[in-house]
Amino acid sequence: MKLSIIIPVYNEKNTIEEVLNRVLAVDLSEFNLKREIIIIDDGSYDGTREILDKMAKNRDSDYNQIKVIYHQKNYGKGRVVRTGFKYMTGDVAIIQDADLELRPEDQPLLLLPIIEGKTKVVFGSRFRKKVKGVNFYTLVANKIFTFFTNFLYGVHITDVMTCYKVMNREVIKKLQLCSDKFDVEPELAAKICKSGYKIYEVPVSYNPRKFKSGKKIKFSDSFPVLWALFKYRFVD
Ligand SMILES: Nc1nc2c(ncn2[C@@H]2O[C@H](COP(=O)(O)OP(=O)(O)OP(=O)(O)O)[C@@H](O)[C@H]2O)c(=O)[nH]1
Ligand SMILES: [Mg+2]
Repeated sequence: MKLSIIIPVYNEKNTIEEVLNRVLAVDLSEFNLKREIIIIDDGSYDGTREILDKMAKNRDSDYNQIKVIYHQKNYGKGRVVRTGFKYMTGDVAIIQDADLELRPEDQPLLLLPIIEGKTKVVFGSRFRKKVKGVNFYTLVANKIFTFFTNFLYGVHITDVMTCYKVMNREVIKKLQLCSDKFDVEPELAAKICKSGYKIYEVPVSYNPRKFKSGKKIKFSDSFPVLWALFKYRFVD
């Protein structure tokens, strides 16, 4: 079996190298999994591209697992996820944000229920563990989005906006995603539920970053998220 790790990157020059090294250091031998890492740069202009160019020239065997794809301009996270799904060749995909809010070391925990055949979809929940330092408005927004997900789709999850979404290729093929921005998170959850797959949640560690250290999600990103939750309840 092969794992595809999809890393969306937009202006993450401070963390991109560390994310990659920590992802490469994750030991998957107990699962007997091959791995490919697909980094998708979404039109960065802060020096991230130069770092990625340098990494792409590295001939270490570890680095052979890495594919870097460059978007010609900034489209948003949803388009990045769709590019990743298009180019992946693995049987299971995991989305790993490049900002280190979520720890690559949690990947084996997320994969376990899929490897054991318990489920085809796992979400890593940031709110099943005690978490410190979350911005109040971020927390409230997350609670509201998750409430509407549960209400509209009849599920009981705790973190719809998590980047840690892990799923089999079979699931991905059914989804037909069309979001470009952060509305990809509710779109994924909505379409997974509507396709009849059960979301299995695993608690993960969360190290929330502040706006001054690069956090980019904005209040205005909330409206498309809510709209997506309602829209996909009624249309495909
Ligand atoms: N904000 C933003 N991130 C992008 C974009 N394209 C790719 N990304 C990447 O998508 C990931 C998520 O972006 P973040 O700004 O950290 O947003 P988030 O983690 O979902 O939300 P918060 O942690 O609540 O701010 C990061 O790895 C970004 O580098 C984009 O156009 N805008
Ligand atoms: Mg983040």
